Amino acid sequence: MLHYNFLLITFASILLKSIMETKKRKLITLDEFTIQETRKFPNATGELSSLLRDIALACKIINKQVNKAGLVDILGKHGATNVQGEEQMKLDIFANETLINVLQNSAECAGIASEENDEFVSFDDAYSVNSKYVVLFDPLDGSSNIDVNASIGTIFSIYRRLSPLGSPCTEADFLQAGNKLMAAGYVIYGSSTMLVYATKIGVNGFTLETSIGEFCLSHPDMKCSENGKIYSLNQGNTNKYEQGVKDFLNYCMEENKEEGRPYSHRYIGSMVADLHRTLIKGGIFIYPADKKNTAGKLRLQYECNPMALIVEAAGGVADFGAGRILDIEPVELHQRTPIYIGSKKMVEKALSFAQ
Ligand code: AHM
Repeated sequence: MLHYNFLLITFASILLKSIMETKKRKLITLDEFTIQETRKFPNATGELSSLLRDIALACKIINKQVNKAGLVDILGKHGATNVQGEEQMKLDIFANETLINVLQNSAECAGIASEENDEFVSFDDAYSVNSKYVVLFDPLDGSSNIDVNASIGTIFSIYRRLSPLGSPCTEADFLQAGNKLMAAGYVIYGSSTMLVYATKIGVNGFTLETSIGEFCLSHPDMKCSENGKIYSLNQGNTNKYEQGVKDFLNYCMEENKEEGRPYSHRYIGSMVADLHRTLIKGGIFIYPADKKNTAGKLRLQYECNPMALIVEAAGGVADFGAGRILDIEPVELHQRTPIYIGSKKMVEKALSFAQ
């Protein structure tokens, strides 16, 4: 009898331990996470969560195609040029169309603006005109990396529209400053696929669990460290840079054992990949103005504002050289801006050379 009781107790404690461990390991999907977050705000309607679910769905479809890129004839230039005069590639077009189609069918999106389209698109069907959000996106950033199998990404931003519900969107809906963003994020198609999503109150990362087709919380409450040891910019352009940027580069390369210099230089040439590393490991990413391109290269509304919201919400800094990226009042959809973004102290140091 004693022996039987002992076995029973042992079995029960093993069972309890395994239940506790399963609970500890429980996967939290993006949907579950956003529902839990929505419950914290009594007036929240869940529309933003639903919109995020639709964007995630589009990115899962894009991810599938990105993974297949080497196998099917979808790689290579398509021949068309986008509004910036750059050659589009087939995957760019696929990603653009996928996002537009999914968001047009979403009940929560009134219209979109894409880096690949000259003009914004207002969805004027009965559901969409009554939606309160508009979405801006760069469907496939870093596309010159597609044919070398390096990481690329989708960047998105969500604003509450300014035009009245029930009417078509106007350009003003898409020309809001970054400080008006409701949310922003990116999906990196890399060694694993990850969705990083930010609101003003924080940043969370979700890794795509391919066996169940769900983004699962893997990087809760992401923080950008206050200082870093990696600088990231196209060093090949040094001759074209202003003296302040050249001086900062010299500072990064200078030997100073106490301060851990020289710093390491890392540059993929894909903003999502370079920013993802900066967020996780700390450091600075710069795409400055130069003598020829006085506004830099990267687009304010499609690339810099969403990344600025993410990095600031993680405790970092994003500046255009003379102020916060998020405070720039945009005047056109495809406007460019210089950007200094990343760990607070490193950005401050870089800017101190520009004074
Ligand atoms: P893309 O829209 O053609 O992909 O260009 C954007 C990319 C960014 O991802 C990256 O940071 C930058 O261009 C790299 O530019 P460069 O090759 O001039 O260094």
